[in-house]
Amino acid sequence: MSKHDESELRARFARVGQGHVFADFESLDANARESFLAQLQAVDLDQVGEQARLLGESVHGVMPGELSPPGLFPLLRTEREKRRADEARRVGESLLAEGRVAFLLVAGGQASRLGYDGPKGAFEIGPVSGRSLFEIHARRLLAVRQRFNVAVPWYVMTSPANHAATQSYFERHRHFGLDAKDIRFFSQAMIPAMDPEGRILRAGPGELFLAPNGHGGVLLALEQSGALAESGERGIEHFSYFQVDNPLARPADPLFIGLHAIEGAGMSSKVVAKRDAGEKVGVLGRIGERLGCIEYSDLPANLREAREADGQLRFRAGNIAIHMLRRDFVSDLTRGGLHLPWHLARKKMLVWHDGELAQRDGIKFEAFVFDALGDSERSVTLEVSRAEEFSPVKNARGEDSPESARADLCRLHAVWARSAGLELPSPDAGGVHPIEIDPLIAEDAAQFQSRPHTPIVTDRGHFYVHEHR
Ligand code: UD2
Repeated sequence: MSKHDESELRARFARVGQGHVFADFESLDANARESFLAQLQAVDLDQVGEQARLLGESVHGVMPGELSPPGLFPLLRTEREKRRADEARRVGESLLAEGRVAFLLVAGGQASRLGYDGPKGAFEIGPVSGRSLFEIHARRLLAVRQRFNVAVPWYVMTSPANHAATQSYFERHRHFGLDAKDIRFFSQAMIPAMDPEGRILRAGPGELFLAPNGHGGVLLALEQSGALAESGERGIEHFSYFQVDNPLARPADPLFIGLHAIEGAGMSSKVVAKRDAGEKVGVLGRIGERLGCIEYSDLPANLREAREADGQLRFRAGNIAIHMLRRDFVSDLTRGGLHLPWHLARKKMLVWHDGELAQRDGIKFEAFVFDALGDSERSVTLEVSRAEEFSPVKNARGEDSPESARADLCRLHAVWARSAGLELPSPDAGGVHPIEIDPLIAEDAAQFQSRPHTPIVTDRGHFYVHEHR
């Protein structure tokens, strides 16, 4: 960078009260200076200013407006709803067959709670097959390609920490049989963390303390990477959004796609009924007029416990982070920057302070994708069965762990196998029959019954694959 550009950059940081980031600049060698300057140049100082102002506000967590549950397209359907579902499935299938749907996976997280050193998607979760989360998702998309004979565009959001590892994982596995040119990897943005006074933090004398900007960052990253424009050129109308950690996610669900399209919704969601009032998940609901996700801790105890006349929880629409997003809705939301609120995460951070590394109070800023629901004029909230569609891998042990997700996969596939009249392998000590069905054959019991399949019997259990004749 030229001397002139450097002094302009210094002046820009000084003008907004962030000049301290240059404190140790003179001690850096030429290379370190260049890379630090490049890092500084990428910082959006308007955004930093907006975030610093939030620190002065003391009203976080207070909900503006009354809370009410969303209108649900329920799991238990009336005759009318069943007819609507049939029509929606037809519409969803046509959209898939015409190649109007792209798949959008968020995989930028660090897998730190799981304690796994690598992209979470590479974690091997298949109870019998040992397949990774990425492979299981890929097989579902492969099923779309085979069934409809169309290209399946897949947009995969990584973060700088796992971008290269993710890409090389896909390459090593030959993109799981998908066409490499249909898969596009793009990284989410990293943004500076701050101290409680709104001063940008550093991780070293010539390095900012940067953190991923949250899964809401996917919308901006789609736009800035050029993927949004490219998807438009391909004729994509909708994105099917899902998280890497849920091996039961069904991103190509014609019912959900169709309901969303018929409604003309900007963004729609799948939810599962909360297990009980105390389950600590966010629920979808209206906050005043706006649809959004209400954090467990923001839902007052009386509303948490409130029930409908039929005994079901009033606020039961547990968010499982599966959405449909209309392409032009994403364009509107990202025009001129990301129009989503910031959530603040306060924690102790190891930062560069006064010439040494020290533990200090810091704040990270994250955008959450579900906040975009509030900007969607119309929206479908589809209730689905937890046993069939949601079992995330979050923790190393206990709830939402590899063990629970594997058991849930086996339980679901055992139901399908039983309904097809098959004999199950013997259960393990926990009563779980080790059985797994390749997503390429079936996504539900009816498909499994109607399509040819054959078991591979291994010492880990039965793995059903497509029958080779
Ligand atoms: C999220 C939701 C929660 C529920 C749950 C379902 C929030 C705050 N909570 O919980 O309501 O829906 O998921 O499983 O979102 N990710 C990125 N970049 C980031 C951060 C996350 O790509 O900067 C990805 C990450 O790879 C993962 C997903 O987003 O696929 C969820 O991240 P998480 O595990 O941090 O979300 P969690 O468990 O807090």
